[in-house]
Amino acid sequence: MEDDEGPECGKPDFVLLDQVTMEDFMENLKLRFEKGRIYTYIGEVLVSVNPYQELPLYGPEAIARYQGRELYERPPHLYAVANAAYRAMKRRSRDTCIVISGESGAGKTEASKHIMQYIAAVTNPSQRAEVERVKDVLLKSTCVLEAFGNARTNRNHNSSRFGKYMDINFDFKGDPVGGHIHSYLLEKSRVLKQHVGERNFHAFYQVLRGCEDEELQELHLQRNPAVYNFTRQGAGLNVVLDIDEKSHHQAVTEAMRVIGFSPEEVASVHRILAAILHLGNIEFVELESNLEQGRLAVTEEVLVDHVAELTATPRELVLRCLLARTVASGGREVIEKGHTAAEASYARDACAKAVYQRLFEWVVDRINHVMEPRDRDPRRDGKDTVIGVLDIYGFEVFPVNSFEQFCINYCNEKLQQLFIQLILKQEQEEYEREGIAWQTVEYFNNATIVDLVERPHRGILAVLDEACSTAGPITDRIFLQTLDTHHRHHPHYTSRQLCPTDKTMEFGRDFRIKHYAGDVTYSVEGFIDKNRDFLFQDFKRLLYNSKDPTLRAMWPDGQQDITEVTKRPLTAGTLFKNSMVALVENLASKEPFYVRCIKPNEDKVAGKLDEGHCRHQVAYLGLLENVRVRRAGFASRQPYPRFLLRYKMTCEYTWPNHLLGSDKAAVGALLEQHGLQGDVAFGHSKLFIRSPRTLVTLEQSRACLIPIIVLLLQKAWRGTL
Ligand code: AD9
Ligand code: MG
Repeated sequence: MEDDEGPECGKPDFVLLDQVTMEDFMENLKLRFEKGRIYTYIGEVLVSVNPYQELPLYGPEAIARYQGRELYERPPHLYAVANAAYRAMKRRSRDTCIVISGESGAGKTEASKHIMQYIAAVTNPSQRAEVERVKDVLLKSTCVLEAFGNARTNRNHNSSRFGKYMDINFDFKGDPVGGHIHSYLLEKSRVLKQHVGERNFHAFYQVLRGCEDEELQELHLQRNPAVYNFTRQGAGLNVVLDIDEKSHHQAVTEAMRVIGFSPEEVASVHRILAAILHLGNIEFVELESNLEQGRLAVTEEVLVDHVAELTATPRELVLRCLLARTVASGGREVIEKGHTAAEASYARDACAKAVYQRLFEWVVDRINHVMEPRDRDPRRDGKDTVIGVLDIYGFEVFPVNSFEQFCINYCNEKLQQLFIQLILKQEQEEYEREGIAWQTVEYFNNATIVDLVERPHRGILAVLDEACSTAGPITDRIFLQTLDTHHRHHPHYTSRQLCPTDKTMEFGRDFRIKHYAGDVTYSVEGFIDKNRDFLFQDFKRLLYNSKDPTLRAMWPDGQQDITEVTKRPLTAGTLFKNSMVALVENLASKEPFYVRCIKPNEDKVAGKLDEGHCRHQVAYLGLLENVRVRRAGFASRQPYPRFLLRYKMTCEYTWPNHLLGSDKAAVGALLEQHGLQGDVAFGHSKLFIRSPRTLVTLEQSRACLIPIIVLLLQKAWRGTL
């Protein structure tokens, strides 16, 4: 990797573009991409394009190049951002965060891994054992979480199906001493159903293909994923794709061991996964002729045996939970009510999803437990400084969009709002700190869309909650009608009812939100059900009473008796909203660094940049706005010493060294010689440059001088031989 970039690589910062148009932006992005420069700045924001190939940009040598450097000293890179966040945290004891965004397959998770690797590489020079342990856990946790939370989708072979925010705690020496992971909205519907070409979570295939024969027998499993309802969809792909499954399985098992999962816990995890697979194969038949014994039966009783054995619960109780439910009928009276086949299938699916979700959450909790900071720094009253890394699902649009996409896109609206606010806030604070007059900048505010979703009483989530709490049958269609009534005049909401001529929406099924990133049509089918996220208390009790301590620990709420379960639990939508509000508050309290990832093409191929596709992402990520905001005030700002280092060769008063008393005075003299003093403002420690032209002029005179200087240096060098 070269330390510097010539003009043939395009502009390393979009702020340096002559004009901020989509054409200029795209031209620069493309030029850089073709030259293998996948990273470009917008000020301190890093734009990253997924190369879909291994580039020689990473590893210990590259890390050493960025370590301790300022952001602009080296070509744009993730390491530079990680380093900037780390230095801000260390120098100023500020909590910082790195927010990584972009659509599915844009490279967010890979970026977060590079950031973690950078942090792990530059910390703990004295090799303290406890810090090494924490670093190991931090690095290994990714592998485990990917096994349980990632899956092959049509967009990304290793798509994160959950949002992840990881805090890394640092002590006063700047070494990681702990961490905490927050996970958001696992896409648990994937446990039951996958689209053509997609798969279930990796963990299932890893167990099926990776476990030794003996263990597989104990789990009553067959190797072939096509045997199980939950893993046989996306047909035909499994055989081709599981070549690596065995080595992944070994890596995950090893990572779990390093993190501190006991062998018993790992065995329990395998049993739970196997139980879910068996559960998925259980089917029901209605026996009209056998009324006195209950009218429902399972088709393959042996599967019930397997589930009971693997979950360490009594067989007859498992069967009863599958075929009927207990309901409170006033006071402490309980009665048992038989399921219909449809109800039983629904309950089975709800159970499978819930067991997987609890398993995932337990894995996260378990990792958090071992990462809890042990030796708190007494100098900060027990408070460490923190770097947070957010790798959360990007904006999603599918042919049919459901509750999950609705939540994911709402999350992106929240983050986009935060992005705009923070970028502006940060600018304003910097001008104030440096004693520079601040100009107000107009910017698009997507608050109105966030409000459409989360507003109390009338917002989409509130209306949905109300529909869910309505006694008696309520349909998704009625929910849609209520939305239409409330939002018929909202500029970002529409539906077929409100816009009868728009045939791209289905009457009585679809509504559309005009998101900042584009229009998305949502089908309300299943919204109420997914929001209610209901699981019969019988299952919870069953699993709480398991003899397997690991499984039991996942079901503390199974302790309650049916007659005590009176309080309605919070809905999935409300829980998600609350977690988003908390996340945004948390991020807003930290000094943010942004990585905006772009997916170059839909085919996952190297070296191809599909302009239309990228243009759309540049537009919805608000990157042009970002450049404009950055330039509206001052296009660039640089500490005086750094400015001199780069441009001192262009002025006789500053080359090779100046005698002007202060760097600020030297910078003044340099700019005056170029006639550029009218375009800048002098802050306390930094120079603020208004127009990119000024930087371009300086860059050009520097570029002209470099060959001469190199020649002079070479001559001088030869002369000394
Ligand atoms: V999703 O929202 O979780 O579906 P991500 O996380 O944005 O998505 P991911 O990081 O998983 O995408 O990247 C997708 C694939 O692109 C990876 O599996 C790699 O094969 C490829 N990729 C991404 N970034 C790089 C990179 N810097 N170098 C090489 C990369 N390959
Ligand atoms: Mg990801």
